[in-house]
Amino acid sequence: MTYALPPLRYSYDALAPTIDELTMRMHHGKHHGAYVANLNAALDGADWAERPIEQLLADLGSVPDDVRVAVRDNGGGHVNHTLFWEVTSPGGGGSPSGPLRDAIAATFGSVTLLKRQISAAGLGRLGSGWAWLMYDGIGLAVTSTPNQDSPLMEGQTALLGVDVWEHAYYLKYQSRRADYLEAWWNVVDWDRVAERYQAATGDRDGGS
Ligand code: MN3
Repeated sequence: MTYALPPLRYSYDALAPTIDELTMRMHHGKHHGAYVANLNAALDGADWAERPIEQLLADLGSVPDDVRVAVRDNGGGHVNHTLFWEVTSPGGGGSPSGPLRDAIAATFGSVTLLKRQISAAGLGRLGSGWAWLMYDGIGLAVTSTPNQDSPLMEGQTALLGVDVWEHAYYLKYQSRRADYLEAWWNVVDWDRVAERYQAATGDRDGGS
């Protein structure tokens, strides 16, 4: 299987001033682009590589030893960034609605308290990584992962992910990761996050 860099559904300057144009150009074109190129190089037409990358990440033990780290880092980078672009939008911000809003209120108390937990997860991640809102099969949870590790590796579904690698914010925010994490909520696409929540919980609700 050959992977491709997914196009953004908005222009590179569309998330400004929250995320500046140069950061978006580098982040999408160069960083995400490199994960895709390195992933394709690691797979290199192998039979086992015909499975979707999500399956490979969920079952890294089935990936040959000599490329397992490359698939973990670059496959994770590809999947994580694809989600990151999906759940950000120039029309973002505001608050979630519907079943997602109710689940957030029941689990965290409020959207404000959820944001506080995600910021704490992102600030607590020493070095590079991600902060996540996940559906763990039972309910919502906040966590963080190092490097490009994906919640898929633990069999969990990420509903939204905030990239806390310095390449995601350093040009505009320098060392102020907390400011970036606070501003990021201005571009979160809650409608997409709610759709992901519905998809993740759909089986449980029996499609009624
Ligand atoms: Mn990144």
